[in-house]
Amino acid sequence: MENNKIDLLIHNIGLLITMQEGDKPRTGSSMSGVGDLKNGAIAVQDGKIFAVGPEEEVRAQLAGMAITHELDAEGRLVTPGLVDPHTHLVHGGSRENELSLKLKGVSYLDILAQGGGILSTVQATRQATEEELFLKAKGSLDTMLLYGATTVEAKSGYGLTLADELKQLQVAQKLNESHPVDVVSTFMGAHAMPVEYKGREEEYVDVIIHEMLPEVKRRGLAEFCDVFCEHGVFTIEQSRRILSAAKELGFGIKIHADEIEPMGGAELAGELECISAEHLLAASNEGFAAMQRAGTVAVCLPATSFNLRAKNHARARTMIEVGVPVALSTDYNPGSSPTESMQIVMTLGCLNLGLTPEEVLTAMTINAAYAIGRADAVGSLEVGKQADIVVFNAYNLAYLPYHFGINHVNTVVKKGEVVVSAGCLCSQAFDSSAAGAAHAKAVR
Ligand code: IZC
Ligand code: ZN
Repeated sequence: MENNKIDLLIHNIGLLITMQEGDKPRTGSSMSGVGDLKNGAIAVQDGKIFAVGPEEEVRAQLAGMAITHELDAEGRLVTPGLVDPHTHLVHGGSRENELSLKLKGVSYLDILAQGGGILSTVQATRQATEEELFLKAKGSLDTMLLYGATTVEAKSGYGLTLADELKQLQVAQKLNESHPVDVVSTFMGAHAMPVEYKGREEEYVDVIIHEMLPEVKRRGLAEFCDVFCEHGVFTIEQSRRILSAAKELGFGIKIHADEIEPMGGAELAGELECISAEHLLAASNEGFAAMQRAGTVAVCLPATSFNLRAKNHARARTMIEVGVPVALSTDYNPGSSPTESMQIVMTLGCLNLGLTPEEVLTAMTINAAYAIGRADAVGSLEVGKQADIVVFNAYNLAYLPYHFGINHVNTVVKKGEVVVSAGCLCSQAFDSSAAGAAHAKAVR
C-alpha cells in the first residue's frame, strides 16, 4: 500500500540551502553553488526527504496527504546536517597540561618525541574501560550534535595494540548503534610509534599489516584506514606499505599528509588514490596536482592550525583553483584540536583559509560526506536522501561564521526525528542529563 502520510513538514524556512543535487565532491566554482531559495519547505517520510523546494510547490505535492507533525522554522536559515569527516572521538583523558608547554614555545612534535602528546593519550586510553571510553565519547558526540553535526567520522589510534585498538573501535560501533549521530569508523593503528617498539619500528608496521588490519576487517569494525605520515611518526615508505595493504584488504584509505613538514604525503595520496588527504599545510603544488588527478578530497583542519599556533595555513584557495575538492573538519582530539564545534571551523575556514561562507558550507556538507563515503545518503537536501537537517538561529549564511564562538543551532532533525529543539537535546531521543553527568565524571 502506498504510504500516504508525511511524518514531518518543516515550513516557513526563510532561507533554504539544499546544496543542490548530486553525490560527487565539488571543486572550483561549483563549491559556490549551494542551491539557496527563499520561503522553502521540506517534507519527510520514513526518515527520508520526500519533497523539498519552495513551500508552495511542496504543499501542492502533498495535496491529499496527512501530515503528522509540522515544524515552523519562523523564517530561519536551514541547511543539511553538518558532516564532520575527521575526528579522534574515542579516547581517554585530556591534555590541558600541553597549554603551558605550548606557551613556552615547545612544539607539538617535540612534546610527542618526549613521550607526551599522543603517547600520553595512549596511556590514558589503554587504562580506561570500554564503558568509560563510551561515556566520555558520548558526551562529545552530544556536543557535536548540539553544534549541528549529524554524521561524524571517528578514528582509532590511541590503543596501538590489537586489543586496545579493537576496544576503541567497538566503542565507536556502539555509539553508532545507540546515538542519533551516525559514526563512521576509521582504523588508525599507525597514529604513533608505540614506545615498546622503539628501535623496532618496522616490526610495528608488520603487526599493523599482518595482525591488526586483517582482524579489524574480519570483525567489520572500520571502513577506512588512516596513517599519520609525518616527520618522526610514520615515513612515506611505511605509510605506502600500510595503506597499500589496507587497500588490498578492501579498506578505503586516508592519510594525515604534509601537516608540519613537507614529506610528499599529498603525492602519495594521489599515487594510492586515497579518498582523502588531511591537513596539507606544507603540501606542494605537485602534491595538489596528484590529488586532483586521483580525485582525492583535501580535508582541511583550520582549528588545528589555530590551536597549534601555526604560522601558515593550508592553501585551500589554491586547492580549489586547481580542482581539488576541499572539505572541512574539527579534527576533534585531546591534543591538537580540543573542540567539537563545526561552527568555530566555519569562522576559521573563512578568516584563515580565505573561503567564502558558501564554500565553507559545501566543504562541511557534500564534500565532507564524500570524504567518508556517505555522499549517496547525506550532505545535501534532496529527495531520497536521509532527512538530516539543521535549523539555525540565523537568517543568512554569512551570519554563522561572522558571529563566532557561540552556538547558532536551533533545531536538528536526524533521519526525520527532532533530536535537538530550542538548542537543547531532546530527552526522548536519549537521556541528555545522564550523558552530561557521565561526561563530567569521565573528564575528572
Ligand atoms: O592526539 O595529538 N595530529 N594526531 C595527529 C593528532 C593530532 C591527535 C593527538
Ligand atoms: Zn587527525
